[in-house]
Amino acid sequence: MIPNLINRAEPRAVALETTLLLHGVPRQSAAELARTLVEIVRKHGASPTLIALVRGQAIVGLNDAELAELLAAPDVPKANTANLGVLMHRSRHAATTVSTTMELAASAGVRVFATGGLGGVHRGCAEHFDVSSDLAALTRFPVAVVSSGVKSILDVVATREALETLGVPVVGFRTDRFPAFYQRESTAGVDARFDDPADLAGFIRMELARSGRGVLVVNPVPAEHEIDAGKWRAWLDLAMDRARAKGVSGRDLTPALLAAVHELSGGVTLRANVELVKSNAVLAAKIAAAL
Ligand code: PSU
Ligand code: MN
Repeated sequence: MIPNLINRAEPRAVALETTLLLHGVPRQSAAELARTLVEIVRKHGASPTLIALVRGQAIVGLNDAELAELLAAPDVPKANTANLGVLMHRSRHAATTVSTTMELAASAGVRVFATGGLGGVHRGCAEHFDVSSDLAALTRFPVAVVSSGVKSILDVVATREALETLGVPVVGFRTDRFPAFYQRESTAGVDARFDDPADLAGFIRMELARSGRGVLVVNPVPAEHEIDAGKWRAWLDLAMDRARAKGVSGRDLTPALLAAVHELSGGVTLRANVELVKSNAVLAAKIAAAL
């Protein structure tokens, strides 16, 4: 139960997260990306629902003024399920990650959520344990998360295995393979493939009600925006060296790596990131409209 939740969710709501906006893209791109996602969801017959904490207040369905306040604020913390409560208690702003967007969406009765990539098992996890709270959230909150797999800064195959261990259903939209964010495929597979959004919506309706847990829907990056694996590897290696040299860890690691690859690639990864999120918003809207 979320105290004093402001729930402005309408029928056919699609949840949208604010960590992607505030920590996943350069700040000057955030307002435009938010506007684009809102338009896409509306155009496909669903209701866009941005989620965040504004001065400690949990809001499902930010209005324009609230979004503008967050985008103008310096250093908005990133909230996962571990620090959400403290940020509420201290009346702080917070950007919600996949985990807390799911938590607030579920408490507002919103069943579909579009994002870019899920958090997961970080590379080098054997020496330095770092696993996103997004994975555990999928076992707790009945929300279908539409993503392009897990961010390729992570150990994609280990994350897929962790989802299996946690018993989270992973279904591919028009794919048999588990995507790797900037790449359409990894070596890992999915539990089932769906080709029709209405059929997928029917499964989600039943599965969320049956299990009370989440479903991960994976939708590969549009082919024309896929990034060559060799180039990607080179940018990522450099980004990881930078992060290591700066001693970045914990919650700061994902934003630092994303910012570094966006810079090293001259914006190629940023464009791909934006395009895959847009594609996920289209699919999420179709699912929400059919639920
Ligand atoms: N998808 C994107 N960009 C992002 C994220 C997802 O395209 O920045 C965010 C999500 O909010 C996700 C978070 O929950 O990254 C994962 O952070 P961490 O690895 O610290 O759990
Ligand atoms: Mn982490």
